[in-house]
Formats: sequence, C-alpha cells, structure tokens
Amino acid sequence: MTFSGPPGTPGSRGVHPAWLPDEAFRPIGSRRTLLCGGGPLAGTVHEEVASACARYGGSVRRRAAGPDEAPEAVPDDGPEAGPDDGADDGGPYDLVLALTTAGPLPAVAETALAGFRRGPAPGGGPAVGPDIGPDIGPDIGTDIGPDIGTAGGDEGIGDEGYVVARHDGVTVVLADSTTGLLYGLFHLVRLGEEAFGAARPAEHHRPAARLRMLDHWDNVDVHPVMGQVERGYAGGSIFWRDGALRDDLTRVRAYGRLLAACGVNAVTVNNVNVHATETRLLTDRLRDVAAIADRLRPYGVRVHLSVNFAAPVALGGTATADPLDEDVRTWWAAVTARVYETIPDFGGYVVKADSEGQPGPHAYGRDHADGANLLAEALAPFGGVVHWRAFVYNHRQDWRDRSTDRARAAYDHFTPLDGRFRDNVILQVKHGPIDFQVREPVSPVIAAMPRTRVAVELQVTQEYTGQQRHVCYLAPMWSEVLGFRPWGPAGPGVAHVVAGDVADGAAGGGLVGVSNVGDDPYWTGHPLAQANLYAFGRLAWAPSSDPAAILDEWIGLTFPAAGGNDATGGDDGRLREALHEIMDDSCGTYERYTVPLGVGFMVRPGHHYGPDVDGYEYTPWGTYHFADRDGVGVDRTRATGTGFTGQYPPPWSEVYESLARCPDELLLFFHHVPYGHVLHDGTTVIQHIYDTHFAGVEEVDRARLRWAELAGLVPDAPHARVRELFAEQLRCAEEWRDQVNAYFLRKSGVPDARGRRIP
Ligand code: GCW
Repeated sequence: MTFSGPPGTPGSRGVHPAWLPDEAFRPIGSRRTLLCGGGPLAGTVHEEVASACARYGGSVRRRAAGPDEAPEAVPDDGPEAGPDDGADDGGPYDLVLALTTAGPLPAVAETALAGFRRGPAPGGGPAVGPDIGPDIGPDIGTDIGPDIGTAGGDEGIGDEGYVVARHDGVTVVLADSTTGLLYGLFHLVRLGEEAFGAARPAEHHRPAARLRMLDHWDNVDVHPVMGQVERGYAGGSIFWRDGALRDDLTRVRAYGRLLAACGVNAVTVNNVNVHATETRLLTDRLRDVAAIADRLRPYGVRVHLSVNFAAPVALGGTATADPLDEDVRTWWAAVTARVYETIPDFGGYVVKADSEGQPGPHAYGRDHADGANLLAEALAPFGGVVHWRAFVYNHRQDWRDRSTDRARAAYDHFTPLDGRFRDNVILQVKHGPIDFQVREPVSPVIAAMPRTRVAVELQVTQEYTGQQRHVCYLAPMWSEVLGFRPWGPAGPGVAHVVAGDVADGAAGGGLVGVSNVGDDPYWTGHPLAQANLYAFGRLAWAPSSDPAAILDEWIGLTFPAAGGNDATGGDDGRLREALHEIMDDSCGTYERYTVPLGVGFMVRPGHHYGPDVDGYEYTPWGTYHFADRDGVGVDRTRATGTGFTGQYPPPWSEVYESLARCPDELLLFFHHVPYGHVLHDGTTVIQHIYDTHFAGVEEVDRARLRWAELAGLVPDAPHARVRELFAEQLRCAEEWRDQVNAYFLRKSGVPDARGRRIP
C-alpha cells in the first residue's frame, strides 16, 4: 500500500511518497493503539496504523463495532498488543482512536468527549473559533492550527470532523464517522511527535467547505493537440492511457491516500472538454469509472464525472439534447439511475457548456439554468450534485471591437439566473474573471449570486504560472482570493461564500482545483509543485490557514531530514529555512518577471509557456493589453471603458473605478494609463516594468543558488531534478525579462532610468 524507499526518493514502485513517507508514521507506528469502532473507513484507519506498526514496532488492537454493527473478530496486530480492552479500560495504550458510536468507550475517550462537550474552560483552553472564523483573511489569521471549531456545543463532531485531545499520557481522537477518524489520524501524522507530547485540551476540527474537489483535465484518448492530460505538466494520466483505463490502479489508491491526508474528498476523473470516447464514460464505459471509485473509496474520496451536454444525442438515444424535451429528461434520469446502481456513492456531474465550443443549452434557445436543472433533476433522487461551470465567454470575438469585454462575460451570463438553479446545482466560478492569470481581481460573480450555491475554481496545474518547470507556490495567491471581502472589510469573504457561511446566502459550493498530478514519479513533474496540491487541500479544509504555515507543514512531512513536524531536525532547520526562502514568495517572483500590474496573458498562444507580448493581441480570444506608444492597459471603468468595475459591490466598484485608489498590482487590469503614470510607490509604470523584470530574474537566480546549496540535505534524485528545472526557469525568466522590457522600451521610447542593458 505504501511506497517504500529511502525517504525522499521514488520508492520501490518508482513513485515518490510525497507528504506521506513512511517516516511520517514513525510516531504512530512506534506506539500502542486502540481502535474502537467499525464501519466504512475503519478498515483503512486500521490498515494505516497496522502497517506503520509493522514498520516501527508498535501495536494496534481493534475493538470493532458500535451498537448497530456486528462485532468484528480482528486479531491483535504487532508484537506488543495490550490486554483486551474492557468498557472502562484505559488500557496500556498511547493512542485511542474511537468512534463516538462505539461505546462504551474507554475512560480516556469518555473524558475527551466530556471535554469536547463542555467546551473551553472559561478564560482558559484554546478558544478556537469556527473553521473559518470571522477573522478570515490573509491580513489576519496566521496560525494553521485553527481550522479548529470551538470545542463544545451540542452539534456533535460532524460528518468529517474529529476531536483531538491528550491527557494522562494518552492521545485520543474521536469522531462521529469513520471519515472523521481517518482525517483525525492524518492530523496526528501532521503533528508528528508533538501528538504524544504535552497534554492538550479537546480541539474540534472540521472542514470549512463540504466539497473539496480536484478536477482532472485527463483525456481517455490522447488528444491530438492537448495530449493525454490537457494542460498537464506531469506526464500521462494516472487513470487513463491510450484510450483505456490503466491496468494497474495501485497509484490511484495511493493518490486517494495523499488526498485524504490533505483533506480533499472528491475527484473528477475526466476533462471538462468531453470528447467522443470520454462521453461514453457515462454509459458503456461506466465500469472504468467504477473501478477508479473503488480505489478512492477507502480514503473517503468520491468520484464525479465530466459529461457532455449533448450526450443524449451523441450516444444515440434522442434526436435532441434540448433540456426541456421530455425524452431528454427521461434519458438523463435513466442513465443517472444506472450510474448510481453501479457506483452508489457517485458524487455527480461536472459540465462545461456553451464554452469554447462545448455543446450546451443555448443551441436550443434555453439558458444555463434550464441546462443545469435538467441534470440536477436526474441526480437529485440520489443526492448527487451538478457542478456547472461559469467559464462562459465569446472566444470568437473581433479584436477590433473595443466594447466587448471578456471579463464581463460570466457575470452577464449568470447573474440574471440567480435564484433559478435547483439546490443541487453548484455554479463553479474561476477565481478571476479571465483565466487563471498570476494576477487578476477576484471574480465579481462570487459576490453576485446570493441564491445560488457557488464554488470557486483554482488552477493547481500551472498552466499560466510556469507549467511545473518553474517554482511557483500558489497558496499565497489562493489565500488572498479566499480572504478577499467583496463587500468591504466588515462583510464576509470569499471563503465564507464557498462555505455557505453568509447570512441569507445559499449553501456553499466548496472549493475546486484543477489537479496538477500525472504519472510522473514525483506526481507533479516539479517536485516542489507537490506543495501546491497539498496546500489546495489544506486551504479547502481551513481557508484562513497561513500559506507559510502550510508550507512548513508540507516541508516537515515531505523532507523528514528537515526534522519532521516537531521542528527539531538533524540539519538544524537549514533545509526548512532554505525551502521557505525559495518558495514563500515564489509566486510574487513569477509575477515580477512575467506580466506586469495585472494586465494578463502575453504568453505564447496555444501552449501558453514563455513570453509573447503580442501573442494574443490580434486574436479572437478577448485577452488584450492595448499597448501603444503612449500607454498600456484595459479601460474597464464605467466612466470611459467597458463598465466592468460596475459588476462589483461597493466599496470595490469605487476603488477599482478610481485611478487614484485602484491597487497598483491591478492597475492595468482596470485602467489604460500612460507610461509615465506614477504608482503609489512613486515609480512610473514604465520604470516599474523594467525594475520588476530585472528583480524577478535576480530572485530566480538566488533561489537557484540556494537550491544548489542543499545538495546532501535533499536526496540526490529530487535534488538533481529541481536543479535541472531551475536552469530552465532561469533561462525562461531571462527570456521574459528581455522580451517584455524590449517590447515596452521600443513602444514607449522611454529609457531605463538606471541605464541597464535592454536588448
Ligand atoms: O485556461 C483554459 C485552458 C483550457 C481549458 C479552459 C477551461 C479545459 O487553456 O485548456 O479547457 O481554460 O477552463 O475550460
């Protein structure tokens, strides 16, 4: 089940263990554990602990079954199993993992439960706020700990939640469900030795968002242009290969394990662009989807499917895909019922409709609500959901037409439909109004659909952020998005919207990420890009987590040489410190050497790697910068531009409208300004372009040298891989610097005030 090998290197199956190396289980595996309770994932919890014990000499005893379950006869595992555990037996255990329904519980667990129910002692104990407290936002919460809910209350621990406590030398994890127990186990893995140190009062953890999903843009057939994985930079698909399901799905199970350990609970197994073969996953290829679901189920990860809106026609059942047609509705109902017969815990459908050439309801004169509700109706009897993507815009725009603004499109299409979607429809909105650029404002759609469940979509795969050849730790950007408060500082934030925690708002739709994983030995191509996947899960669970703290956690798990998560390491913290230096602000560095002040794109059309300032300027894609000899940027004001600023509620509608108040980093997204325009820091726009491009390249070079110093601290194989990638990153960053600087020097004729060489 686990991939073993020397820590940090690809294991015996040639696969890197990522944040779950064997070593991370030493603290648990060297102790005596009692597991109380049976049910779906209890077997997984047991297996995890047992395999750690087999490696590190501890023991695990399992006392199965709550009142409603048949007791399981599970023998002791490991050499040192304690005596059988009676109802009031604290036993000689170091760790008790118990379901609240498995009573009577051992005394230590009862004490922990009582502690949880009582809540924090007045004036004492960690007054841990709800999972996303009122203090959410990058500006405020800094501790990763409090994803934590207040211990106490009558609500119970909750579906996926758990309580952790330590007293009388015993660590206790309690949960209402086995899923919660599994998450609790991984919490202990993150804590490392600290989990068995000082006493800790009952802490309640539960996820902020119910749905924490990764979308795979994986094709079953190799697409002639996009390949096996669209925008994939980590090799082939872990699910599909050359038109078929992979023979060996061991890796899918290992993936589920990694996802559970960072909090992700759903996966879409195919690309949102659904081609001919992929359309058939819904019907005659459904067994393939079921096989993937079987591998992910033990880790609490549900499977979703991207479907073709025209499937009824494509698969031959009906003459039309009109959502209001009776035959079409019957077709979807029947097909969906079969899906649930085959995969009873199936999550639902994901749909990209009327977008970039994908079919949708518009062909029949219907709107997106008609389309989404059709599928929602078919899924409702089974508890499934439809993720309906809001990424809808005119990709055949005439570049001469200055009145059409792609940034406006999603809001214009969807806000008139607010209130019309069934409650099992989730509108999946990209975090920015354009397309996963390194700098965009937050999409105004997120704040404009109070009667619709909204999910925010992030791009973990680095399409526009270096394609997993560049180090770009994305969590700070995501954290900014999640902490953004569309209604101003006193109002709720984006994280509250996706968690459904907004007064009078709809239930939350959760967080979705486009996965960056492939069949590469390191999972993500660039070994350091694993941190993005990890951080996605952790932010979906606890959006107010501090990105640097998440990174720190990831470092401790991934590089046991850095000292595990108790921060005492064989290397005196050198590796940890260096990785923070290299990664903490790597997204800022990427932004500096690429696209200035929020203007976006300027990438090579098609593959989107490397600079091409005018690459999209005269194309139909709606992504322009309008640079001329006098200035640059897109006028999106109400006064003189496209009016996009009006899609925000106040105060942002005013802030973005105002040239004086608009944040510098978004200036060119909202305004067209002369090169001599002075930013808040006193620099002109043109000088800012030159300065940031020189600085960005210098930062890459520093990071590269810093990495080189880590030889010997990082295992050889990943060290060499990252070293090679840094050479490419530096080459590419220099190319960006020179092309962008030369372009703007030639357009503006304004020399660099510092006289540096610009080609
Ligand atoms: O960013 C763009 C990508 C497309 C992708 C599309 C989308 C799956 O370039 O490859 O298609 O977004 O999000 O649908």
